[in-house]
Amino acid sequence: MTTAISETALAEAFRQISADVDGCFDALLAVPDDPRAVLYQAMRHAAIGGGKRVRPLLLTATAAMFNVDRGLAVRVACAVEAIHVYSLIHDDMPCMDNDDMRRGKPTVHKAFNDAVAVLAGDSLHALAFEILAGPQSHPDPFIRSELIYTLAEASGPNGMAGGQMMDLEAEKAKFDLPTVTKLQRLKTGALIAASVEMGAILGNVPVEGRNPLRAYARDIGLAFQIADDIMDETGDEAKAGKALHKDAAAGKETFLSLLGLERAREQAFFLVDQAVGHLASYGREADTLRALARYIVERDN
Ligand code: GRG
Repeated sequence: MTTAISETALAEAFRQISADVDGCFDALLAVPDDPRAVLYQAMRHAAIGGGKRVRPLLLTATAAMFNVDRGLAVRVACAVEAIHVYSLIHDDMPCMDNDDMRRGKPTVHKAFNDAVAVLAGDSLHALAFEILAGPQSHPDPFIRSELIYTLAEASGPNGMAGGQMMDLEAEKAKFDLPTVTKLQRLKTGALIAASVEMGAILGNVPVEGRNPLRAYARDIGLAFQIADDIMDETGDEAKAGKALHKDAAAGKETFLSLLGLERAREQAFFLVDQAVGHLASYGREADTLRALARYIVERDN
């Protein structure tokens, strides 16, 4: 009978991946002694010392199931986190969500300015693919190209950016549940799914063998967003490190507005149980993924 790792072991896994990702960005983003210094400072402001690092942990925990070298997995995880951080920088800008605080600190356009925020986001976006294309990420060019393809698809119009476009449109139209589900599968779910997929790619798992992991990732991606909607309504602004109730204020439909609090909670827990069920063919090696699924709906930020 497999369960999951303990809360303490999961907290230690988060502590370790946060330190590893910080170390990786620290090395990649050394501030040059020339007029680009402010760009690097802005990238460091956003990328180092904050965030839960859920996507890097999903990627490294999946890779570890297939005995991938941790150094390689951490580097590839930094590429995913670079895309995530770029999206947060741009999402916070006045032309999008117009947020002053992110991860408990001023957003990049507040700490620097709009132009620097655009460039810091653009640079992190490019850095992600620079990381993946380099031989340090994996010696096999076919694996590198599959990693690049997976992250590019998850980030672009068929993934996060497409979901963000739908999110902007959501202010103008009352979306129904299937449309909100599609929006969230793209905006939030695509990068979460890519994190698991890229761990499996690093582990040389053949495409036909990835279905249980894909099904797991699909379910936790949606559960993650439902949990986010619940926190947006009921959460603590200090713990979240950002402003809450923005979707409701903008008149957007969310899982919460469409389902109500109780059904939204039930749906999130149902999705987590289903996600864990998809891992039934794995043994103890999948215990971190099982614990992560529970964490995703039980977290408070
Ligand atoms: C600008 C192309 C573009 C996309 C933006 C990610 C995103 C799309 C918007 C962020 C706004 C938001 C609150 C989305 C909902 C879920 C989400 C992705 C939350 C942030 O992810 P966490 O909770 O954040 O993993 P940390 O800071 O812990 O990494």
